[in-house]
Amino acid sequence: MDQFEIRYGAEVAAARRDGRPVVALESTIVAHGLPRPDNLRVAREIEQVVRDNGAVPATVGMIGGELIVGLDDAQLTRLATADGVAKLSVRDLALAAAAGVDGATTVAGTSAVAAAAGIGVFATGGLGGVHRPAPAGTGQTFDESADLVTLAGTPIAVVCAGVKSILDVGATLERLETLGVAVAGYRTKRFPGFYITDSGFDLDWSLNSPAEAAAALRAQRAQGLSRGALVIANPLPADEQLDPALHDRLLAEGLSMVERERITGKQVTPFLLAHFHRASHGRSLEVNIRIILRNAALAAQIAVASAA
Ligand code: PSU
Ligand code: MN
Repeated sequence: MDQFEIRYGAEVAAARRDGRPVVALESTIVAHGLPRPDNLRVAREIEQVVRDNGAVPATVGMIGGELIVGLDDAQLTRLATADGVAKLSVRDLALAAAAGVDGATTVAGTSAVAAAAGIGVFATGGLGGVHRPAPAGTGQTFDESADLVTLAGTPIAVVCAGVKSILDVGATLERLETLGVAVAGYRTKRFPGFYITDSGFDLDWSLNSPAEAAAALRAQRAQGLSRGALVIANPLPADEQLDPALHDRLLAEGLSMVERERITGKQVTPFLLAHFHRASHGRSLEVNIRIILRNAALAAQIAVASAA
């Protein structure tokens, strides 16, 4: 039973009726993560890649306070182009619904809604995580994305390219372990670094095909022992990654700008992403788009394998 009122888009409603595989997609990357006007084009491309791989895309978002699973093109356009679209983590969903606003759901918000809708697979770019420590002497930031704690209690497979290197990757992996979130590399035992293929951190497990991923998901459900997510970390091929030297320079610049301009809270992630895209003259954007499209394709293949 749905925990709250959800409206389904026509394509998703039909897929649910017919028992066809569905892949959830988030809208924060569209509204806040990717620059305009590319964001709308990419949002449509992500959905098309899911269809091309045999599943039905369900982009999640809020329109006028209503939670939608499977935004239609007009709704997607609204979230991609309107000003003042709220960024909705789980804790924001009720407040935003009561206020009747438009909002884009994060990994946390999307996975909570998708799981409530009975969707088993979700594709995104990179998870939120633990942010880097505050400058010496300024105390702790306590900035850890609600993505982590939400994934601990949300049974869904999340295909991502790891966490953005703007975060503290090692600390994020430690938190995922503590929280009991299953993490496997896709055809690798190295945790990917989003823009870069390899974050430098090892993983205990790898899954080597959509069928293996589907089997892991089935085992997790059958056991009922781990009620959290299964993170499937899908790295970019090395020849498609952002040049690591350029990456390190952009990151150092971006982090010092965050400090100088006193950017905090939920603005930090969009601010750093925008800096990367601007300062790399679109190179990081190209890579970011590749990441999302590849994850959407893999998620669709896993959803198809799960339905078989
Ligand atoms: N990864 C990206 N682009 C993004 C995000 C992640 O490549 O825009 C978004 C996701 O929606 C993620 C959110 O859930 O950033 C994390 O934000 P925060 O750190 O404020 O929790
Ligand atoms: Mn945060």
